[in-house]
Amino acid sequence: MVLLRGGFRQLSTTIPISAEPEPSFQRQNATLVFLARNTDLRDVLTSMSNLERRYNHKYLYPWVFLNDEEFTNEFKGRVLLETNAPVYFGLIPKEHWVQPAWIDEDKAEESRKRLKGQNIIYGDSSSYRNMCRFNSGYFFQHPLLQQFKYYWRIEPNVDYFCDMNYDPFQYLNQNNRTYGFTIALYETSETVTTLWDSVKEFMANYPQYISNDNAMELLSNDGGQTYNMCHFWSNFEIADMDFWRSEAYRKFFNFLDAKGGFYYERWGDAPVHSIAAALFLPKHKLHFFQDIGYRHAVYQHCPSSDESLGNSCSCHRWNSIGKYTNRLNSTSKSLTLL
Ligand SMILES: Nc1nc2c(ncn2[C@@H]2O[C@H](COP(=O)(O)OP(=O)(O)O)[C@@H](O)[C@H]2O)c(=O)[nH]1
Ligand SMILES: [Mg+2]
Repeated sequence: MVLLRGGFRQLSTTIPISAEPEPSFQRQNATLVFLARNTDLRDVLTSMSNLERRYNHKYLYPWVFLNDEEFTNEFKGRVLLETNAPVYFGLIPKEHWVQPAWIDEDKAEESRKRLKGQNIIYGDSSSYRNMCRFNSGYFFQHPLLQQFKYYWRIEPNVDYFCDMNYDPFQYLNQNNRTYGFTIALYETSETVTTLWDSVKEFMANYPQYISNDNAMELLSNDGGQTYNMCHFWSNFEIADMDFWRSEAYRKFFNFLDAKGGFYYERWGDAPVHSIAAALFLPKHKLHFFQDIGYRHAVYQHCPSSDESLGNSCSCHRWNSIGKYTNRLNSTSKSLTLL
């Protein structure tokens, strides 16, 4: 693990001219977290330069890059050119990444073949499953992240459409929010066939962790009998890692992990995070960042002029995923649920 500061800064042509944060800015204990492979470099730079231009050149929050292999010098050098903020590069411990020895590999292989046969995206990928399990249960345990409370998750090749005129970390802190999202979608049901059964078992065993004011209506249309596949799209998250470090969430993750569903199906970190946030938190701790325009792959959220809350955005509403997210209204104190 290495901390590098912008030694290449003078060579950069991409870093925006720095601007001062707003006078009310109070720096938070926060970081920008980026899990990536060396081969993702080009798309990593796209996302980074975007977020630096729209937001971080003013606030200079540190970046943490994580990888299950050592980052190459090329990767590190190119990344450093994109920011004036501190940058940390970390290696993920093997035991936080690889398929555990107690997983029945024959059964896991059968799942990969089955999902591949059903044409499910990443259906036959072991590394994708490792990634989902890591993001569900381990990223916040990484030594480099121990010093931080809040994180913003970044992925390769994403767009941020709005110039941010405030700090979302400060927003979470000052408004006592825990989990922020900008797109909600429906999960591919074949990847989570038995996830909800496990969640129901957990709820029955540990009722003390379920918030009285939970957001079950977000997850289920029949009072918790079945999962409606709704989840926050976790490639964008601005949230408090102390929630993932809490007893409730750790018990939940360990319970799910022991079922083997990350490998015997293809449980994603998005439904796992979403279910936990919706059940263990009171709903006023969830926050829809309606004012942050964002694109990942073919889905995007482009704020309407009302939603943008003064942020200046450049995107088109016509191909927005707003039909889902607009139903989540965070302008009131609590969420208006699906
Ligand atoms: N280091 C590492 N990162 C990975 C691996 N697989 C996926 N990722 C990262 O995990 C995140 C999600 O992967 P991605 O391919 O974007 O999946 P998608 O967004 O679900 O299509 C991205 O930040 C990837 O760079 C892997 O095998 N190793
Ligand atoms: Mg992605």
